[in-house]
Amino acid sequence: ELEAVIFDLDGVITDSAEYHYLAWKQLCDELEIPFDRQFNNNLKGVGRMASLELLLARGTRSYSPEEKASFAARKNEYYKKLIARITPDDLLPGIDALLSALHEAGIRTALASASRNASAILGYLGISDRFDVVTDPGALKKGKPDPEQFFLAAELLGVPYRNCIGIEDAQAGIDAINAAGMLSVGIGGYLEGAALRLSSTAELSLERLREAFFRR
Ligand code: G16
Ligand code: MG
Repeated sequence: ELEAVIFDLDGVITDSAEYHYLAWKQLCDELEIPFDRQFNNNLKGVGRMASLELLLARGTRSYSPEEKASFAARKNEYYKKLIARITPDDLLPGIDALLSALHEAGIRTALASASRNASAILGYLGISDRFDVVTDPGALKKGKPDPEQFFLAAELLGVPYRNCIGIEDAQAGIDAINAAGMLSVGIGGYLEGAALRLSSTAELSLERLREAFFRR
């Protein structure tokens, strides 16, 4: 029986990737490291320090752990200023209706985002109270593609893994959902191993999720 749906944030609930791009761009300009929107796609679903490492590898010098920590903090300050512009209009299509349909059907909801800013973004979107559980990525030993965050979400919800669906836009996220023994739904692009692939969140509906869940 389908009992819970676990959502990724960036690329599923709202498109925060553009704000990550602008914040990293400002830092990279200051460090004279080349960076563009195309390379930004490689940072989708990748945690903050891992993203920084990918960017610094494109520069010419190496940095101490202290310098790296200060770069990550600087990027996050830029990012926090940018996300303050987010409003309920920035919810991706279909999400508001899906959250309502899940609530009416008594299906529980959780957020499994790699972002430490996820709670703030839910607040700006006006949907903080529509998730039963928001997992803290700071509490994890391993990020996606490890299933740890999806296990944690299901445990906090009190729902068996096999009764959960996970929705993700990044390959590492789909791999994490599959490794957790949950049904994976992939949004956009080609995502290997997704049980259900949709080109946009506008195609999400409770009916589609149920159909994919029972077909498994
Ligand atoms: C998001 C983004 C990533 C970002 C990560 C960490 O993941 O897709 O680009 O690096 O969170 O964000 P922060 O620096 O705010 O902690 P997700 O899991 O919501 O797709
Ligand atoms: Mg994502």
